[in-house]
Amino acid sequence: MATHQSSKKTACVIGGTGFVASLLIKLLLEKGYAVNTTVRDAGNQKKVSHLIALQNLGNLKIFAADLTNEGSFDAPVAGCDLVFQLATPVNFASEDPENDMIKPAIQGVLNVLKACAKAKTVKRVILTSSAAATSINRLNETGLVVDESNWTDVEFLTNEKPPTWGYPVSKTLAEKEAWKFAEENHIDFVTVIPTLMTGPSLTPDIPSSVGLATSLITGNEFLINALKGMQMLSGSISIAHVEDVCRAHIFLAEKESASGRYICCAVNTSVPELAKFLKKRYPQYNIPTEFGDFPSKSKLIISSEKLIKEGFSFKFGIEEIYDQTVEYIKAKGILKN
Ligand SMILES: NC(=O)c1ccc[n+]([C@@H]2O[C@H](COP(=O)([O-])OP(=O)(O)OC[C@H]3O[C@@H](n4cnc5c(N)ncnc54)[C@H](OP(=O)(O)O)[C@@H]3O)[C@@H](O)[C@H]2O)c1
Ligand SMILES: *[C@@H]1O[C@H](CO)[C@@H](O)[C@H](O)[C@H]1NC(C)=O
Ligand SMILES: *[C@@H]1O[C@H](CO)[C@@H](O)[C@H](O)[C@H]1NC(C)=O
Ligand SMILES: *[C@@H]1O[C@H](CO)[C@@H](O)[C@H](O)[C@H]1NC(C)=O
Ligand SMILES: CC(=O)N[C@H]1CO[C@H](CO)[C@@H](O)[C@@H]1O
Repeated sequence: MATHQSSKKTACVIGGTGFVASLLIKLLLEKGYAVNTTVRDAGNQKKVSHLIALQNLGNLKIFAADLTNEGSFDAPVAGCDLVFQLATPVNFASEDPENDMIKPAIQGVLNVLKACAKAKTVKRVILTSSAAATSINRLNETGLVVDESNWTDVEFLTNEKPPTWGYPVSKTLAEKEAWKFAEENHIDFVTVIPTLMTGPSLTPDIPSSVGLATSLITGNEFLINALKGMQMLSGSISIAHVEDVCRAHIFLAEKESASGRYICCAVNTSVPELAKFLKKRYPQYNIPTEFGDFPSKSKLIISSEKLIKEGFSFKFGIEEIYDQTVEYIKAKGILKN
């Protein structure tokens, strides 16, 4: 009916092919939203197959747009109430993080915000930032708490260039530039700050963050070292179920009173503590528990107190997060039993 049609909420999801964005689109369609999404390569059947499948759930239109192409977001954003910006260049192996990640991440978020300002219909923009934009610093004491007032120390990262430094710099500077633009242009803007995400994925390939989160189970040495690197650089292993993070995006988009940054983290742990938990819960796998002099405790915890005070509740704790993830990678043929 026409009246229903006009009261229907509309949303645009930037970067729809991704692990988080594809699940966000599914949840939005299930809530009755009409959704426009953008992908880089709309003609690539393999990369958009899971989005085509979602078109059975409701009104989902797919547009081609690139973060580095100003103007490519104008059409998909036009007419939308809500805009979710999740796209970000990720290339941990890059030899040129400045041009591969940092510049396109900043330029991309500004291009999306410009389209939102032009559209005149957009009531709120939700940017997916990262715990990597809050928790990386020179402090070396323990028992630290990171909340929304904290920002990653970009000067430390660009001076010392520890492995993977380009990604946290890109996320921090993109969020900071976005805040500046949103304030100057009076855009209602909220950022979601998730920690490492895992859980079942709609994407054709297993997401890299699921590979990282399950490295202790699969025994992938390269990824176990990356996980240890994550604890050393970012101060903890902090985890959330991808579905809770998507639910938090929608919660914050719909909640009138929401403003500012929101950390979204269900579990704070360390590599040795996580290994101990996994070994006990899944004794059938060969999970390492000896880590030599590697720090058994994380240096900090990442607090979701603000999000919880706003009224959000997490559906998934560590047991469900890993039970569902293990089932998922089993179904993908990664684990034999
Ligand atoms: N996964 C995690 O554990 C985690 C934790 C904290 C924060 N986050 C944040 O959450 C968001 C989603 O992450 P994810 O894990 O879902 O990542 P993902 O699966 O790698 O998705 C990234 C998306 O960004 C798009 N993209 C990259 N470069 C682009 C460009 N130049 N123009 C347009 N699109 C571009 C990709 O599109 P293509 O398909 O065209 O490549 C892809 O859809 C990101 O902002 C990420 O920083 C993720
Ligand atoms: C999607 O894009 C089209 C074309 O710009 C626009 O008419 C429509 O309002 C947009 N939003 C939704 C949710 O369809
Ligand atoms: C912390 O770092 C400073 C210098 O970077 C060093 O002098 C100090 O010993 C460190 N403290 C601990 C507990 O590692
Ligand atoms: C977070 O910011 C607060 C206030 O700015 C500061 O006191 C605290 O030391 C910071 N914590 C960390 C872990 O950076
Ligand atoms: C701030 C925060 O999230 N703290 C949690 C860290 O993890 C422990 C155990 O998993 C929880 O009890 C804390 O609430």
